[in-house]
Amino acid sequence: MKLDQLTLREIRLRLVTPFETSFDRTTERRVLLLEVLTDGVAGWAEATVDADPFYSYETIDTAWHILRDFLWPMVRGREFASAAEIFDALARVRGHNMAKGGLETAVWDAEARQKNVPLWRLLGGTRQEIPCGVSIGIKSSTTELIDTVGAELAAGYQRIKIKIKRGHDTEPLAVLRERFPRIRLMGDANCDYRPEDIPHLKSFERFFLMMLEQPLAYDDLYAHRELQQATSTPICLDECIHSLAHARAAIEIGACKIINIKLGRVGGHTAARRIHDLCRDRSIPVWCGGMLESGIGRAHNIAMSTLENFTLPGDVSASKRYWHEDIIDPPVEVSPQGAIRVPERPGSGYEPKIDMIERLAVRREVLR
Ligand code: OSB
Ligand code: MG
Repeated sequence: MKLDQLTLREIRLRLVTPFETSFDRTTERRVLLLEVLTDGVAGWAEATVDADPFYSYETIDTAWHILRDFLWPMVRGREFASAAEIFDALARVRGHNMAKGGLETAVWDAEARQKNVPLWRLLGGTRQEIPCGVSIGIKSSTTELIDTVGAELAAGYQRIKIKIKRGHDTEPLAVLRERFPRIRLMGDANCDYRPEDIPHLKSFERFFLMMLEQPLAYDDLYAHRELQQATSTPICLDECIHSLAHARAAIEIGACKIINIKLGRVGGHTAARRIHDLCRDRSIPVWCGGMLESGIGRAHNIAMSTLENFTLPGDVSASKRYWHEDIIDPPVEVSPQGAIRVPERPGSGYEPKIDMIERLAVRREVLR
């Protein structure tokens, strides 16, 4: 397949409910969409960047720059046997995985559409249904938190994750555990704690969390090892894992028992699959994380989640939890049992609503 053209577009989408973490509060997303043309067939993807460099150093503007000035020139006009070759072809650029992941996953969608097969089958997925959890932002009151959790459980979601931070942790966890004694519950701190907090984090054992996600610094595997050795709560890494090498180091030193895989953070489907395979071989379960994606990014998360070692419910949930109207057709829907039925349609299985995307576009650049 030959890579002929790349169109970058930025659209703005307002969240149905603002999302608050230990590091930010998001009400509107600036979404970076990629449309790649390969032998006349279009593939779509999203680079899962934020507007600010708070979750990762990448932003929508760095991704635009790196895609236009470095990544696209490395592949444009070139012939590839498969999208599986793209990630290694971009290796000269260090980091910038969200920019890389956007381009790489768009080419995967195009390849699946060219071959007229579902993307998840092309990736080697086996699950026809994927289990879903939800990620709930920090709420201003305990009542609001309990009501939100109650509504998500009633909708069928199989696992509840709440965002926590220093000074806002034991109370919400204790209240939820008391109100919902048997649910699968976890906390995500997005790096807010310090090594001195390890005894405090160990005290969460009384909440019987399914796991505690990324409590310590984004670049501190060793501190997570110290915590994991000290506590029986399984530690799950998110921000720390950017590559196969990081995943291997984390597993070898015992820094975690679970890994959250995000396509953007690791650089696309090929990198994600390598980490998935390593984790499977080392008996480390994985699940698919989320970045408040539009339907276009969400569709890729669904395809990835069909790989066999995605055994735990991920943060991939219904379109309507995020958007009044999603930019794909059909929107992502979750069954009353808390699962997404994987589509048998070609490519990602969800069609971009091009008219809506063009109408919402605030910036657009066609690269050849
Ligand atoms: O840490 O998993 C995270 C959203 C933005 C940035 C980081 C994270 C999240 C989420 C939301 O938890 C997951 C989602 O619902 O898309
Ligand atoms: Mg996280």
